[in-house]
Amino acid sequence: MKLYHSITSPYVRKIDVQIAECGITGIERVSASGTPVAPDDAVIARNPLGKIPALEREDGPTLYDSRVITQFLDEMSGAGLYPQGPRRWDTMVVEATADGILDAAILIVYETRVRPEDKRFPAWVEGQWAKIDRAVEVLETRWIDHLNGPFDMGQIAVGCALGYLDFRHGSRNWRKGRPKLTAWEAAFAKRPSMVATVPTA
Ligand SMILES: N[C@@H](CCC(=O)N[C@@H](CS)C(=O)NCC(=O)O)C(=O)O
Repeated sequence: MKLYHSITSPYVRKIDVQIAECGITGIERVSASGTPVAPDDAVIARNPLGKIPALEREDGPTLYDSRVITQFLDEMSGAGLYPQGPRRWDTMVVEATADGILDAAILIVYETRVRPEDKRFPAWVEGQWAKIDRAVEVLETRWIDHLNGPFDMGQIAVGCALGYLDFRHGSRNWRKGRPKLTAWEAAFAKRPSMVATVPTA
């Protein structure tokens, strides 16, 4: 299988961490990039949305959207990062919260990197940050016990989302007023899978 990949993509990082944590083999990484205004042709040929990660398989259509890929790899490896029973839905909501943080964080990056300066809209950027701020607050107040519970895909997604906030939006300081999430992230970031996948500019 071929994983269309970039070291700076936090969605790809979720897959990289899962691969490392679950000892998954047989995945070749293919370097890819692209933005909405400068898409990567090799990615578009496999994912019409032009987004990575995309996982090309020998025996079926290419998988895309990171959550489709993580569920596929979980089933393939039998790792159980999506638990059975009621905790499954908690795991998936935590993961969706983390991915929503990433969606907003990346739109802010595109607004400053991709959009021409005279077309930028600061209130829209602040609206995206407000989504992130509310979601991080809910991780602190509602989901901290889940995060401190058995290892699952929700935790990987949150670790990657908070890592991306540090990488691209460090000056916003998501840690302020969130001592529990700060402590959780400090411990989670020490996992070898996280250390091995820290994004670099
Ligand atoms: N919902 C998608 C989001 C993936 C995504 O936005 N990836 C970014 C890289 S971090 C991308 O490929 N962007 C290119 C574009 O938006 O055209 C997922 O979870 O895989």
